[in-house]
Amino acid sequence: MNHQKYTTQAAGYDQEREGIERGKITMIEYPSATVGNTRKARVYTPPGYSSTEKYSVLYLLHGIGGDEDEWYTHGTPQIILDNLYADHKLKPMIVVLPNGRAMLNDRAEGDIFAPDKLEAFATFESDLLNDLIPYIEANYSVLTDRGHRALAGLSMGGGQSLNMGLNNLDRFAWVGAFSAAPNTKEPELLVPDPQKTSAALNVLWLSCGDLDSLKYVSDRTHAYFSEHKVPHIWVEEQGDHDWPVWKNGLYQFAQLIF
Ligand code: FER
Repeated sequence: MNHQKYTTQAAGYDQEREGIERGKITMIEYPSATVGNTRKARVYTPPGYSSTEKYSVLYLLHGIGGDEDEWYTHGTPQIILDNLYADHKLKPMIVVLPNGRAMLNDRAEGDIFAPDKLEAFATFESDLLNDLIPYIEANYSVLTDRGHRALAGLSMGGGQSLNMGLNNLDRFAWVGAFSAAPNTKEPELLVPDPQKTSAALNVLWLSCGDLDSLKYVSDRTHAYFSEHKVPHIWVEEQGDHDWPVWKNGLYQFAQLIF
């Protein structure tokens, strides 16, 4: 089903607004036993973040050409989220922007499609679950149950969100994929037990632009979810494999979670 309400944004949703409270984006470094080094991530804390309150956490993943700066540089999540907070449309959450290429040289340089680099996007499952999440939960004032943890991403990060979110239902109750890439597992592998997945997830979001050459990935996933009655939100929107679709994904998904 296509939902028109999920394809329109409030005017100026991604424009810096004067006179509102702002969150903060900082760079963190965390020890990764998975990779064997110290890795970078960005963390957005919302306006008024205070250790006397407990926050939910959204892990927001980048694409094949990106790193921990990609969302920040191109997607301006801090502006989108600050505006939503000013309009009282978000639950208290922090947003973590990791580097999803879990290898020693995790820069998006050289052949970004090289097999070892693609493999590193799969290795990230261990880094996320065993290294990054424990670091965030030890260093921020956050809720640590699955109901307060969400995973979403664009393209390769959308594939990761489906692969890792649906494979770890004990850890995530909210999963979103924007323009999921061909790293997305076949639907039968993503959801071997439709009843179990259906019961576990609060929101399962798929969106993609109608001009995106990778849309077959979302189409096949959506078709399987529909056939097997796995509740999900499917948003086919006007657009290509590009930022307007991904920013809308964040804007819409963030308002649905927690
Ligand atoms: C592919 C085409 C695109 C692929 C990945 C991508 C793993 C990723 C695109 C992106 O992250 O924007 O064949 O294979």
